[in-house]
Amino acid sequence: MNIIRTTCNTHCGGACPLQLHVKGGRVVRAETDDGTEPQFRACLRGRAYRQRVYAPDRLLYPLKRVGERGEGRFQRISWDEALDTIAHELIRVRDTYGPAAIVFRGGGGDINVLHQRNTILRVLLLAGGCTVTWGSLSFEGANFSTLVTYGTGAATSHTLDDLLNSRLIIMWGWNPAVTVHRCNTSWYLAQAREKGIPIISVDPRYTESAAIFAKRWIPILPGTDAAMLIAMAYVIITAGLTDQRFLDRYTVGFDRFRDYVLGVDDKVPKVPTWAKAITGVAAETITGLALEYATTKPAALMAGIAPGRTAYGEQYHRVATTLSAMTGNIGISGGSATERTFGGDYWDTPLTANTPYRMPIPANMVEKDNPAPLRPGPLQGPSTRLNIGMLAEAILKGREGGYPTDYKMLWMMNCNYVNQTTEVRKTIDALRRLDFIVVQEQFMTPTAKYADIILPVDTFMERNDFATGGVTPFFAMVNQAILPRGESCSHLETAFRLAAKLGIKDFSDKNEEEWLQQVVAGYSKIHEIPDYQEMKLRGIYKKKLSEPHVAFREQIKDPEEHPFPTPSGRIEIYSERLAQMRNPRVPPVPQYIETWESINDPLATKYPLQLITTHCIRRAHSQFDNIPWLKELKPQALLISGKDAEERGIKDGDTIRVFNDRGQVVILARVTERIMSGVVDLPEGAWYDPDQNGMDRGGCCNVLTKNAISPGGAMPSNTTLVQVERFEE
Ligand SMILES: Nc1nc2c(c(=O)[nH]1)N[C@H]1C(S)=C(S)[C@@H](COP(=O)(O)OP(=O)(O)OC[C@H]3O[C@@H](n4cnc5c(=O)[nH]c(N)nc54)[C@H](O)[C@@H]3O)O[C@H]1N2
Ligand SMILES: Nc1nc2c(c(=O)[nH]1)N[C@H]1C(S)=C(S)[C@@H](COP(=O)(O)OP(=O)(O)OC[C@H]3O[C@@H](n4cnc5c(=O)[nH]c(N)nc54)[C@H](O)[C@@H]3O)O[C@H]1N2
Ligand SMILES: [Mo]
Repeated sequence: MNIIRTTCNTHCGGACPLQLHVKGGRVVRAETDDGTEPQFRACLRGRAYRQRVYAPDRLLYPLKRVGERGEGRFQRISWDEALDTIAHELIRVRDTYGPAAIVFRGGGGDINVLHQRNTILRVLLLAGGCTVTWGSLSFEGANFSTLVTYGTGAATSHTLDDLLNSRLIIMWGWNPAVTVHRCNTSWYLAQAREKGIPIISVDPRYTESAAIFAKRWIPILPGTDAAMLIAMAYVIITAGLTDQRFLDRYTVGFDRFRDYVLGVDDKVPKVPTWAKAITGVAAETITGLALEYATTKPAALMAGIAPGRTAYGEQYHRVATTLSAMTGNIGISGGSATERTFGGDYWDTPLTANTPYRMPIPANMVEKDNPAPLRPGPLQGPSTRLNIGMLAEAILKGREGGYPTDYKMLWMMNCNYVNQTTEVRKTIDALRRLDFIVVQEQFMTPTAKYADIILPVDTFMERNDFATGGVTPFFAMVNQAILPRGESCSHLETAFRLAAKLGIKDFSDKNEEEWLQQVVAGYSKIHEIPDYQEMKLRGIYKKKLSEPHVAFREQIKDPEEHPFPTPSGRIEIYSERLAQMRNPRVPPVPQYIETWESINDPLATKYPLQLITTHCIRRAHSQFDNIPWLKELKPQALLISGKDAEERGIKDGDTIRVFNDRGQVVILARVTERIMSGVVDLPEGAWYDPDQNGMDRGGCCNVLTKNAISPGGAMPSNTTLVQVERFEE
């Protein structure tokens, strides 16, 4: 028996240590961290991962489509034939339509350094280029906001141990007991609670995190968060509680925001009763929270990213940051910069494409005459890049719709695009139009069914890699435990094989091990970490920080020497860059803008319930949905309040139909008092499984969501109206 120390980091951001017991070439048991404190304990998904590796439905061989596209009929072929076909199509599309007609979509997969999208992307770029995406399905609202307000998207989080230095923690649309958000977030919240630090949850649902950690739950209607935060600003301003010294020294444009809040121009003072009518939160509750927040310092407003996945999600993030500035909570221990609770890395991240640590990304011929800014779109102008949530739109509209070309070929890896992007039916329409689709997969997902060629991918237990703890300071190795099953293959090896087929000589002069040696050496230049051999042996290196990392500490301590990288050098509550856009949907100071499909939309008479689509404990997105142990734990169901259920004659466990004009889902009802009435939750990630009438039986929420983006580029998957009724077969 051999014990292999490795790391599970499957698209939740956890990077939790696993010890795999290997016997006769098989993983027979999985344990987690039992080493030095703090221990980083893996969750149910990591512990059940063996079932994923040995799943009977694992894809073990290359497949080619034999039936109609999407029908799901495939035939086993050799790697040689698969790559010949792909190379032939790549060259045909490139030479006939130009390389821009090839679209590449790489997703999360395992959030490790080596076996990810840069591998294949590099080959495609060396082969002549392709159209790539911009934005994130997760936190583009927050990204937009940090770029405008702070001038950077990097290093905007504190390390999580700093929660213990807060005197008040507000979990705003944040449920880390389920979503992990970097290993051990819950452990720090548990300690905060034990220490007596008050924790408050603002969320349409009484979440696991609220139940375990919070002293109070404030339910709020989805998509209305900016209104509540603005009313809190009203209370703070009129009570004379703003930290004027902070605002004068570090920010620009607070006066304009104050004018908006007080209603100087629009004659609408944003008083708590104004917000009550929008948010459903009692005026006294808003006032109470505002006063508590403004008089308890330091306070951490942990502004989650889910409220940012709404029609104008970036406004919520911009107001949250403004509140943190108004109370002087930015750049201090125990405070919060309010951005991206998912947390990137706490240090100034070296993980941008062209560092010596990662697979380098060559210039993209498609962008030769139109070099793409980091975040195109409203902030930085047009580009050939496609918003990550809007591929279907681009494919369907093409040149006639103003896009630079007609798209012909799509390469998808580490993603389940059909399932995980808004409006499944539209995505499927788009995929049907394409000439050729490649999918790299471990399973026959709803997306893989639309492939022409499927390349089988191995799992992290079958390869080596490197991971970081992000805002939890540790570094970890993924150590291979077993040989890849069947003919499944790592992303790096697949890229090698494809490069060889295409005759590309300079894809890589390093093998997997040499790459990882370089990665470890690269990290050791910015952090003291053990050398490669010792990292392999230990599996994890837990870094002891002398004090918690605080985002923007230098900018606040010494603003002359460390200006913010904004045009003004300050935190931009008012943004001249936005003002110049003259777009009322992207105002220069943050505002509340009512979402489409709000409860006031005429559509609400037909579809009166607001749908949210939360992340589920037994899945990482759509990953693990097919794992029996996990499926049994929590059958997919719609969360609906007792009141809404009763009005519709629905009882707990009934089969129901959830529908709107975009589609319908037949699924179980879970009747609960843990969700506010008027709101229902169909957790994201369940696999789309249409019956012969086109009704989804799998519980895929994106059958119902609208394919659109916020003006800042965010996917508005929490802005959706639906109706629910009992369903009889
Ligand atoms: N178990 C598990 N963990 C995961 C993932 C997973 O799929 N499964 N995915 C990972 C990834 S990639 C990401 S991006 C993160 C996602 O993490 P989040 O986006 O934070 O997760 P969600 O569950 O969508 O939402 C968090 C909370 O916000 C609430 N909420 C939804 N809409 C609104 C709103 O409009 N206003 C307010 N105030 N609250 C709202 C929900 O009820 C929920 O309790 O999680 C990561 N971790
Ligand atoms: N309605 C709604 N939709 C959402 C969200 C929401 O809150 N609501 N959340 C959005 C968010 S935050 C995100 S990040 C996206 C996620 O969207 P995706 O990234 O599309 O989702 P995953 O389900 O993680 O799909 C990854 C797929 O890659 C495959 N895969 C291939 N190679 C590998 C590999 O090497 N390792 C691993 N682990 N998998 C591999 C997996 O089997 C899996 O099918 O979904 C978004 N979609
Ligand atoms: Mo995400």
